[in-house]
Amino acid sequence: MTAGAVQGWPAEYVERYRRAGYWRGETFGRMLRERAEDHGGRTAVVDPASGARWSYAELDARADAMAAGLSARGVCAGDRVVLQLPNVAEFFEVVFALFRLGALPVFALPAHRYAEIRYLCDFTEAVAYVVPGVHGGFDYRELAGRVRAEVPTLRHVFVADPDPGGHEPLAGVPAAPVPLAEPAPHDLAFLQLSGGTTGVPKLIPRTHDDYIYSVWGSNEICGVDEHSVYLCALPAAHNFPLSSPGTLGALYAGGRVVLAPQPAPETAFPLIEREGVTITGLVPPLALVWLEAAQRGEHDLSSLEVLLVGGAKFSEEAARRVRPTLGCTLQQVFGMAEGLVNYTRLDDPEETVVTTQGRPVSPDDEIRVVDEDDHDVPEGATGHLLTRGPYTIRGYWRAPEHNAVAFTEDGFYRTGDVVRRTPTGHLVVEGRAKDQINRGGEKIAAEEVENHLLAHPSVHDAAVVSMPDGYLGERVCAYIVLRRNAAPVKPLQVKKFLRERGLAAYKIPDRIEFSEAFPATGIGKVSKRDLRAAVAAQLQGATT
Ligand code: AMP
Ligand code: DBH
Repeated sequence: MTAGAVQGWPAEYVERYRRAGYWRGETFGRMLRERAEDHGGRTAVVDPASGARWSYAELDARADAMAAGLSARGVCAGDRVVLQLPNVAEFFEVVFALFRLGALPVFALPAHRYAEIRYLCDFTEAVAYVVPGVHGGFDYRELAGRVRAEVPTLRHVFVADPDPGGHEPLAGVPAAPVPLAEPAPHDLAFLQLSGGTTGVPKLIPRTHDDYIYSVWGSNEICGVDEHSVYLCALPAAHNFPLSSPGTLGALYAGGRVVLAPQPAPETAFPLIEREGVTITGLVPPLALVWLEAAQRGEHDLSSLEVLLVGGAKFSEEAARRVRPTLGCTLQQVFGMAEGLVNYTRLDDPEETVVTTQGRPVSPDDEIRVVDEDDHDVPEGATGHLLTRGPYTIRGYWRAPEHNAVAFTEDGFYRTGDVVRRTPTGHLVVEGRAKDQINRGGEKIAAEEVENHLLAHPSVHDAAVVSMPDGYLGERVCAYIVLRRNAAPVKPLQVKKFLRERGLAAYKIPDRIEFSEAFPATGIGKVSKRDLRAAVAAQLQGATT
């Protein structure tokens, strides 16, 4: 095939990535078919909550049947489907059905609420929305009813529960398989969510070719093969447990996926023991909880070979405790749904594993560390991380204005991360330049929360910043200037207001401070640096 431009990659790069063998010309739908043909009897997905243990043949057949049923309901190639399922086997049934149809899953997180879901359905002009019934004490059927009434494109709501609450049960969708036109390897496979820095989340368009590369490239680095058992402890839709190497890595390798309904040790440890889990991924706060719990020695965790920790910076002190406490190899992973993923290698010296966030998957991941003017800093100095490569997007979905600032003219993604590079090419994350809070791996765009705060009738101005936290790394602090003559409001009322607007719980500020005015920078912008320092000093004062 002659190379044309693909999803923003200029033709010369398409050519290069294909020639180098990174883009293999596979699709996820075909990949599953091949695994089912090669070893259909092996277990693909284990869902302890429902007791489901699906073989590759069963997952393959279910994906076909689900694709046929969705197709009969008018879901077509290119259509967007907002998927908000927790860690249940149906997640994979629906995802692979959509992959086969060429329809695009939009990966919402279970924590998302009305504000996020309404936006996602609206912006992507979704034709369908897939939800659990009641999960974690929240009734998704009600949310779906409200969103469906407001978003005209949304023709279907499918509920993965015997009581669909007036919607269609997901279990009723599957139909006798029909021939379907297959998507091409360079077609979009799905839209992933960015933690973002802007008022609304940005969507990340990933193709089969590029994502499959990030998956098999990760498998090679993390030693994932057909004997691997991957425990999905984080929300399945998140990019880290999905692809680094994640559930899709395990399925690509012909291994097994075990879905943990909860990431807490009480749930995860018995699963590790029972299923012989070999590899899993955690965000730093969870890794701390696991380290604590493992010391009690109540479960046999000896099958665990690799623990991946990423999503936020893992402290060196905690990293040093992984091997002695859990008896497995730590791999730090510094990744992003936009693409670039870095891992410490299995054979890296322990010092490198505990003090760096790894190096890129691909020899063709281009890394630049630059100053404020986009000039390369001297080797080893700290600067802004820019990247370009065979699985890093060249632009967000339908966001030309934002793309003009989030990417350089020659296609490098401005990660917003501040890093330094060691002589071995490993990256150390030193900080962040983007206006985002990283709450234990959950990313929160300050502007998004500020916009919701500004909708409160008593709020004149709002600035959202991070505050240090021993457990989560960072928490969210909102500074508020009230309108003159506004009735007094209490922090709790502000939080209630945000909850009622349907903002996901993890974005609701942990602390709210009222202020007469905001400190300004030299050019008159709100100085978030001063606000961060102020709240940090206050917290310090409170503990001494
Ligand atoms: P997103 O773009 O929403 O997928 O979030 C990716 C961002 O998470 C990165 O750009 C980093 O800011 C942060 N991140 C991910 N892994 C790590 C890590 N191991 N250490 C520090 N920050 C991380
Ligand atoms: O934080 C992330 O988004 C992330 C972390 C580790 C990620 O997307 C990944 C690995 O692939």
